[in-house]
Amino acid sequence: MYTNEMLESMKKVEAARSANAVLEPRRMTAEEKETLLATYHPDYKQGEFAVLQIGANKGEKVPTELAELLQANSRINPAEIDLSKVDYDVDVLIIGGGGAGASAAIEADNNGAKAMIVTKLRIGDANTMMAEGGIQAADKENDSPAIHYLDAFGGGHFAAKPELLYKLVTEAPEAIQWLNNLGVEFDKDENGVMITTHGGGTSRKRMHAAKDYSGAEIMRTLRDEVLNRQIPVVDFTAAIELILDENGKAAGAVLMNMETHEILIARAKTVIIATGGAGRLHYQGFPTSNHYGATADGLVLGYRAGAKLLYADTLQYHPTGAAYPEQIFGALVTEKVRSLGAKLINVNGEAFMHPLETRDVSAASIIRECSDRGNGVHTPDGIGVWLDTPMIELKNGEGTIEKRIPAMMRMFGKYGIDIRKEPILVYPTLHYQNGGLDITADGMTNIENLYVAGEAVGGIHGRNRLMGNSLLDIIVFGRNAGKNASSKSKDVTLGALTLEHVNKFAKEQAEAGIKTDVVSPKLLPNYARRK
Ligand code: MEZ
Repeated sequence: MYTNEMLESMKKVEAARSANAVLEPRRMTAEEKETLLATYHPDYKQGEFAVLQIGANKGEKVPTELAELLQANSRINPAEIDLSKVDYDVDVLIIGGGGAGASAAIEADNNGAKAMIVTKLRIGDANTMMAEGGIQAADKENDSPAIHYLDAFGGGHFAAKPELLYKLVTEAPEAIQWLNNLGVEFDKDENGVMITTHGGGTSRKRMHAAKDYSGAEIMRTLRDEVLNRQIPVVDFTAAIELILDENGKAAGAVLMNMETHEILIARAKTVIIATGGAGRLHYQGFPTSNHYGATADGLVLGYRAGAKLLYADTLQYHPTGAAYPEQIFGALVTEKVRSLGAKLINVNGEAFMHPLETRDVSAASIIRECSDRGNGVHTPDGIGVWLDTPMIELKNGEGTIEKRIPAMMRMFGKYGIDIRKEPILVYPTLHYQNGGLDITADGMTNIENLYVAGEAVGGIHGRNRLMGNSLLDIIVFGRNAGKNASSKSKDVTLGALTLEHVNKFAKEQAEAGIKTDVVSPKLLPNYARRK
């Protein structure tokens, strides 16, 4: 299966490893990082971005693929929608069935509100489920939320909204306890103390994990809690347009059954967008680690209704997507593999970077190694660098891989690759949307009664996110949105429902001379072969 070039290179990796000749490269200086990012990181490729011509962020650049969807046609003709026929009437409508949506629903339910989740797939079909390596919280003696803040603020290029990041780090320890009490099986030592590791850019070991199934374990627990409480979940039903009331406040959504295309109306006193990320838009042709439904729907719904975006021009390319074999191209190889001691090695068997630089720097460094430096390993379908997994057991002892990263062992094992004995090939994969809808610390957008939580939010992490701060933000900001939206719903008296904002947006589109056949939200990727 391996080509001769791959086998030759693998021998060099093994030789350097057994001779203990793999040097640990120093961390890059700030100036080196800046130059590296500007030259190799996909966010800096100006030709891949378009300037928005309409909407709340008119004049700002976003990825071309996103601009197309943000400025596309609605899936509905408002004149054909009967808003007097209400199918669901709730206090809090939650759009999205991932970790943020489920956390919001639980807290809204705790607050006595009538909450409902609507999701275009099933509850748990979400990026939460795909997260592997862990969730950060500064809850050890040598750590503090202040140190967590500094790590994340620096890692995000000092661009995070301070009040959002403050909330994230100060509420992190309690979020872990909340999950633990709900039943998440975190890894613990023989004394019952949670085991924590480093991630890229962390100055303390604060990554809590459930092996390398952390997101799946968290999602399993949250889903059970939602279902046990009998919170209504309307699945295979997409929100395709927000509904406002006559005073311009969020008041529900137009829903579409994904199978029958039947249109349904949900009226709500408050609405929470928790629709997740955008990996399935495959920005710049990158593969993705995201789940099948990650198509930026929430950004489109919010934008068409007048909500503002923040940092929608910044994406996260996880440094280690699987580059080989083809069947798992782009799948996540958790950062925990590097936390446990595996190094990134080029075609010549040399460690070319410190393994725990922040993600944007690591991804750019791998791209440089595989492009201008000519040090990538060619596979039958692409290129990558080695992640030397056998180092993990040399460093931590036999059995570590099976115990700490069994999902990785199984994923590669299916294709005959034993990661305890052979290194694996990796290349950056589209992983996370750093930007999204702009919120205040209470979770609300510039549209009254419209809240956002999870990956659809922009500004929590700035222009780059550290590992494990996303599982954390879906919990902290999911719960926050659920609490605040449910409290707010108690004081809301809805005015007449309207879709006038959809007409207004279409008018803006026409006035700007935008002619397009594209309809949005996209809902599902289109992988059909074209003739
Ligand atoms: O936060 C993440 O994106 C994460 C935990 C990913 C990983 O490498 O496991």
